[in-house]
Amino acid sequence: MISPKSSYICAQIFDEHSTERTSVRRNGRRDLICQTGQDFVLRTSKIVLQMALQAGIVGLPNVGKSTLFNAVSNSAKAQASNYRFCTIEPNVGLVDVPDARLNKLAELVIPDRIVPTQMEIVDIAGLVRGASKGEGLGNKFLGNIREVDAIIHVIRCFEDENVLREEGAINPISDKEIIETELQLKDLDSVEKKWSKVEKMARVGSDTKSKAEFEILSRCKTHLEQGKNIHTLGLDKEEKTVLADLFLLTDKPVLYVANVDEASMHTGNKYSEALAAAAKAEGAEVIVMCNNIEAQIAEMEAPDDKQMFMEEYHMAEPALNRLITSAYKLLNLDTYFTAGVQEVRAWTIHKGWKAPQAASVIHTDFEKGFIKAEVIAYEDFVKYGSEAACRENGRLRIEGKEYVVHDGDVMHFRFNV
Ligand SMILES: Nc1nc2c(ncn2[C@@H]2O[C@H](COP(=O)(O)OP(=O)(O)O)[C@@H](O)[C@H]2O)c(=O)[nH]1
Ligand SMILES: [Mg+2]
Repeated sequence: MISPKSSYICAQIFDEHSTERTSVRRNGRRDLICQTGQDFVLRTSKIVLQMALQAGIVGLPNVGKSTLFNAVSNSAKAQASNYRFCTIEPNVGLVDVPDARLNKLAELVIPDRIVPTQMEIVDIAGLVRGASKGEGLGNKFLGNIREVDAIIHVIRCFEDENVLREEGAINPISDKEIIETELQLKDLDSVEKKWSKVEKMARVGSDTKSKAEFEILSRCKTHLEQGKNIHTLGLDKEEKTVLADLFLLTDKPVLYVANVDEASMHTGNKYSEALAAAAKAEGAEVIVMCNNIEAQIAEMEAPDDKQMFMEEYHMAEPALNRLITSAYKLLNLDTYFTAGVQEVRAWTIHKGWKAPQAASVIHTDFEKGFIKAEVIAYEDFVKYGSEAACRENGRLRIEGKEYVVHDGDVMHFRFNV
């Protein structure tokens, strides 16, 4: 029997006799329990290692983080069948990742159901000036950021006297810097600790490994002291292995949400423009949106109401879709599809994964018993309109264990158990 794994958690324990799925995070620090729906066939206690796909929402107080998080969770509840959404913790939600290709495939195959891939969104509260020194429970929240794979930094670009603000006049640039400084200070702390340890080893004798590590850590230290983020240091993959155990906060990819007032949601305003200029300098994306409006759209249950509301605001779709799509891109992952009459589904893999590893996302047996994969490029599937037509036209490839899966591949695995 097949137990489809959802692609959001690193380790899952399936208990044969339980209707609950217990999930444990990568570092074992967090135990999660969520209900499974009928779609999960439970397996005997078994730990399956999987990737974490998590984006954390950060920002100063009262910038609209929770409003955004609520919009995300409500829209997830509304769009998905029940089992697809679970609030794992009050501040952690799972959302479907919109993908136009999935809908296109579904139009062609007309399956019983369409299953998008998902990611986790976390509302990380409590970051304030001084957080790195423990202000406002800072350490706890900085710890939460360590666990995420990408950061959604919400910045207040709306004026509203009724919404308390401790940092004076609205100023997206200084808000951005306050948060960044806290993250940099925390990283500096981590780097310095390792730096001092390695320094001693590098001093004595001819330990070339320590010397190389020390050199890299020194560069990081200087960079952070200059108020820069680690991800702009341009370290290569090998150099980064030295930092792997530090889970540096400023090494994570970031995208910004300019939370503007209703009137500016299509045009932006002077605040979002200032933010866009600053983000451009670091090659980061800015999503201009009004979180209040997004929350209102997400709360509406009837699709007609939603549609009317969006038309009133001249919106083709919720800005949330753009945000989720961008956040998913930030994780630097690929998506492949399975397209059968029962289900057309998107699956998440890391770039460069080979076919058996990609198959393991569906089920570990698929990897263990992997024989071959039938592969159709997404463009071909759409061009010819069906698997059969692709086969007739020689567009269905048989690939083996060494095949590196491409983004958009439509896959069918042959395996043996
Ligand atoms: N005017 C306006 N108020 C907003 C907007 N987004 C959030 N708020 C308000 O700002 C306050 C704080 O929002 P919240 O999401 O709790 O902020 P958090 O502290 O960052 O989580 C709430 O009263 C929200 O209604 C917005 O786009 N425009
Ligand atoms: Mg909040």
